[in-house]
Amino acid sequence: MTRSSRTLSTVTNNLKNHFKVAVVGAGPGGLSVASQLKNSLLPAKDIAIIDPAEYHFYQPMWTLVGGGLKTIEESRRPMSDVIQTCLSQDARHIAHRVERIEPQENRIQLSDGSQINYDYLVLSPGIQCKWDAIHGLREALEDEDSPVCSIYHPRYARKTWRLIQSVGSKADLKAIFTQPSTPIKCAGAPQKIMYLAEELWRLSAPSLQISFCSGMGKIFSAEKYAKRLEKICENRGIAVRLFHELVKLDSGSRKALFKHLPTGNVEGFDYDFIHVTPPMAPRPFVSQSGLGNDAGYVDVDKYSLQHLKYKNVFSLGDASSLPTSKTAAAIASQTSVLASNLLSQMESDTRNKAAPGSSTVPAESMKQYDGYTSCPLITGRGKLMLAEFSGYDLQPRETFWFDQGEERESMYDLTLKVLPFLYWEGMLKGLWNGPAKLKPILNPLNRN
Ligand code: UQ1
Repeated sequence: MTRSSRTLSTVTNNLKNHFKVAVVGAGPGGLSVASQLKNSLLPAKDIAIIDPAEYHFYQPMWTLVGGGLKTIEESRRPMSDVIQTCLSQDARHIAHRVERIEPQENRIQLSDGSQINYDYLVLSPGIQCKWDAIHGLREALEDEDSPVCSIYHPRYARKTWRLIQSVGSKADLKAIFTQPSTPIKCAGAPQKIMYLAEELWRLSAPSLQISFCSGMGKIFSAEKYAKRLEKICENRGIAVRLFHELVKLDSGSRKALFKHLPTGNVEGFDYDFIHVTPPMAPRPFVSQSGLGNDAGYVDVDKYSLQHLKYKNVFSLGDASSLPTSKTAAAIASQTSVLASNLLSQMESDTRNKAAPGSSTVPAESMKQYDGYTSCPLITGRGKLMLAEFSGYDLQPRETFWFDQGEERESMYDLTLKVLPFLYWEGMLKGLWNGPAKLKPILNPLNRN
């Protein structure tokens, strides 16, 4: 394409407000699907991707930032660069928030008052951290002198590392790590940061009391890994309190109040350090637009990723109703299923001269997502247990020939050195959709 024709197409694209495909959210799900559509020869100019964020973050790295192994700068790239690199400048990047979607009209209302019309919609807006749901939390996080931190935010992840270092030499160090009862991104992260901190403190703190307080009834959803993690906590002297939901922080007296969910009793624990995983929730526009299930997640079929009511709408990732755990690895496996099924719906509609989503695609032409998810459970410097399982049956789905329930240096190296590259250069460009194709080579006997 010549320079002048490209400029012309960019200008025309900036003026139009109807797109074949609109993608809400330029996180890993939205970007990877958009890249795969483009790689499947859908012209980039037919794609609009909507996201107001200034940076695209590789969020799995935030635990490592909190543990002092990476920096926030290594976890982020400017959003407009990422979109241009992955989708070319012919795709339209709209840097506004979605106010509401009108699925009957195939229309999106944006925060600046403008509208976008689409034929097909991909919803991948992620979920929100509810920092204000816990009394006293936000003030304490913002106060540099308060020993309260969280890896679920770039600024507080930096604070996490600073605090881990500064409290380490305190005698009788009392530290608490929390997990809420809501679904969260990366359900392993509240423990991972604890293992990294404990490993350092063990060397310097004369007496150490660590407790892991979780609103959930289990330490981890898949039993194979849960058993190993329970053993690790026991060996490392970490007290595990289940069904304990953090409800309030009293920064003055350094007391954290927990509700014991089965009884409703509220109990206070003293802390010198507390790492908080906030409750999380879907974005309100999903329900307000009539696209959510009862819990507010985009209501899609768990195998096809197609919306149950609007067949020209698909969803993946944290915002979707898919009953698996919310990780980048899960999203990677969802992307190719979604892109393939969306293209099948499009082809079927064109063939039948039907309105978007109104023709029926034969079930055998639709790909199925099996619930695959993976969580690289870092347990220390040079040690990692790579959990891989299906969220649908909670059974292991391991890629390698060895027992991944053991802590290994090889899996640590894979996570710190290979996965970021696979993410930026593979997944976001639509070239990596999970390890399913590697498994027959690396685990030919399907040992789990
Ligand atoms: C994966 O595919 C992925 O997406 C890029 C991740 O997110 C960062 C992961 O953490 C993991 C573990 C996988 C799975 C990859 C392999 C090689 C088992």
